[in-house]
Amino acid sequence: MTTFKRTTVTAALIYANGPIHIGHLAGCYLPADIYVRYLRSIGHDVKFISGTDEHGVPITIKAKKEGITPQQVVDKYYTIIKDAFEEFGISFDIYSRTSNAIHHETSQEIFKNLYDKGQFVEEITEQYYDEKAQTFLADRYIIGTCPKCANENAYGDQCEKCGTTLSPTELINPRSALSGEKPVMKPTKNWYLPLDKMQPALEAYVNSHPEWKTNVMGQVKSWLNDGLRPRAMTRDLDWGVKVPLPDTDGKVLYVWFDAPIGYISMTKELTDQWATYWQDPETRLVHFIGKDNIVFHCLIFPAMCMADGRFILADNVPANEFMNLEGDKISTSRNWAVWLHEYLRAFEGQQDVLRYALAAAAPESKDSDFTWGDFQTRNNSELVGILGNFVNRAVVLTQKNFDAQVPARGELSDFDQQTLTTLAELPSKIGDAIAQYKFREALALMMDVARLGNKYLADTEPWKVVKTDLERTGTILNIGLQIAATLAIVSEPFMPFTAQKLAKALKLGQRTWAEAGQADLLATGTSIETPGLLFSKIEDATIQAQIQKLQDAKKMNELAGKEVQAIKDTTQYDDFAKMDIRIGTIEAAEKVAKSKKLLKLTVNDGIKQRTILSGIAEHFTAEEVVGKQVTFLANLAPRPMMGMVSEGMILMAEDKDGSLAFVQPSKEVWNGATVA
Ligand code: B3M
Ligand code: ZN
Repeated sequence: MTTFKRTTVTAALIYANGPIHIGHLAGCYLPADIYVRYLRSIGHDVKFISGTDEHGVPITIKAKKEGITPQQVVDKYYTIIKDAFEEFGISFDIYSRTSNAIHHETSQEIFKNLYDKGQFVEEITEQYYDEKAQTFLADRYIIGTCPKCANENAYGDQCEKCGTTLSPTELINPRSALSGEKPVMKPTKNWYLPLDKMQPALEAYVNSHPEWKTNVMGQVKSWLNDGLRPRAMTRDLDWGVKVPLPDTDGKVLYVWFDAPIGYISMTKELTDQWATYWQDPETRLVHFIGKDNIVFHCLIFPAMCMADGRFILADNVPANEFMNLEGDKISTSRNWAVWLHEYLRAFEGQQDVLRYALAAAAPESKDSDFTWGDFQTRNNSELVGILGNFVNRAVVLTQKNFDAQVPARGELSDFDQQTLTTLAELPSKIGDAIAQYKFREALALMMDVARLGNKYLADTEPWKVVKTDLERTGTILNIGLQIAATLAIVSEPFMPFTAQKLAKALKLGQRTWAEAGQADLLATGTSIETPGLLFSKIEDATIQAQIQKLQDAKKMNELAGKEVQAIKDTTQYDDFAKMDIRIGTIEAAEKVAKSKKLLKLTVNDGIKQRTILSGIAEHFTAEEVVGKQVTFLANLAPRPMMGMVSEGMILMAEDKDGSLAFVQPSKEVWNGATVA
């Protein structure tokens, strides 16, 4: 294996067209941050690069939806996204944007280099064109009937109803999303990267990395097995990086051409030494991404770099799968998500709890599920119950019995020795797991440090020993505090805010990973402080509120999809006049035994009391309907039901959400009043 002098870590350039949610954090940015923080802690030279992808059709679609310009869209979301990452401690060395001039120049320079080297194939193809809007139409801008499921609103690249991948020409009755007009076919010239010809070189590259994760390798191999096809690196669109060739008005670089170059241009923005981080073979390049970006980072961007000839190729692409939420796919449009900015409103100052819960459930090898119940357990049982409890005991007992100074360590028992040996071994185990992109395992090992401390105190019981043997108590607490000090170092990649509080309280200063596990991190006599409450219990009601919020979102979605019923066939006045509709008052009500739906109502109709069986028991209790004036159909033929006879029908209005409402007169009227 190559030993590298430095590492360039990139995290996907997310489209600046919406805020970010837990799925983004768990899938890409949190693992990248853990990795980078660890590398920094071992003193490795690392640059952590990311930013927003501000080009491509997703941006123009969002602009159209919000009725603002693409520039306004990216300006708005760049800030929102950048702030959210900052608040969660994602420690980029730079977080920039692909709309910057330096990025446009860099992308154009690379495109021009490929062009000059004859790496592109020029091709003229027929594409859909909107004559009214005078523009070629990106796949997403063509709408038509799906040939598979007849959905009339399928997109040119995909039918969202049946999930089929489509090309625009497959749509039946295509129309333009811009003007609604039928588009025409028009020839246009674009520049293609001949991935088919590059396949052998790409295969050799991929095969030289048998260590890549199986989920990544699986996708890459499947693309290679299908056979790569030439792919257009320019598009007929007016939002993006202009094609740096004459007579190319209305053409921009394909967003997947310019976006990964963003990693390079952002490094340029960061440092004059950028070339070392992109061109020196002793630099390791690692791309953190989600699974939907695998082919672009493992095949297309490497193909671009090979064709260019100046840049290193990724050493690893530790892509994650997707994280679901409460058993359902996270979805922006359905608002089925936990948004980072909203999390912070509900859990102020508790960024590390989310970082911990997400890292513990990260979709490392397959899709995973985030549940609020699991989040609560992780916090209450693990962070409060183990880590917080351990640190608190060690610190408080030292304050109480040793004037808040690290006590001296006397003679060691076998158990003390064993504990220190275990402690000494853990940091390198954690580090190895991180270096191999096994973040869940690393997190569990990190918690083993806290568990070790918790168990050590539970077994040695310093709170009892102190009554008889102060010197022994000092030894125990010294060891306890050394464990806490190691915890401050090894928890930093995962929970940087907590680690910092702990390090500050223990007066630990800046320590490296290599020092973690040592028995003398804290010198005898060091004055320590309380780190305050590191974690606090999360109550059921708080969790319930979050679950309720998701349920509300689900309901809103169902409602949004519901339409007012079409009007029934025309009827004649005579038919209507046959119906005797009246007002009466419910004087008694009871639930019908053995029926879920029926209430037996006794209605005063002004003449007598009549029995009406009404299917409203799932909406109203018997008590709450008594005394209400209601509208009922008085001359409906009596119907036998459940061994009784129903003499009429109560009229109810059904609301959008399926709930029922009584149809009542706007003022109280006499019983028997007719409705016409
Ligand atoms: N913008 C897709 C995404 O946001 C794309 C990633 C680019 S990484 C160079 O998932
Ligand atoms: Zn379909």
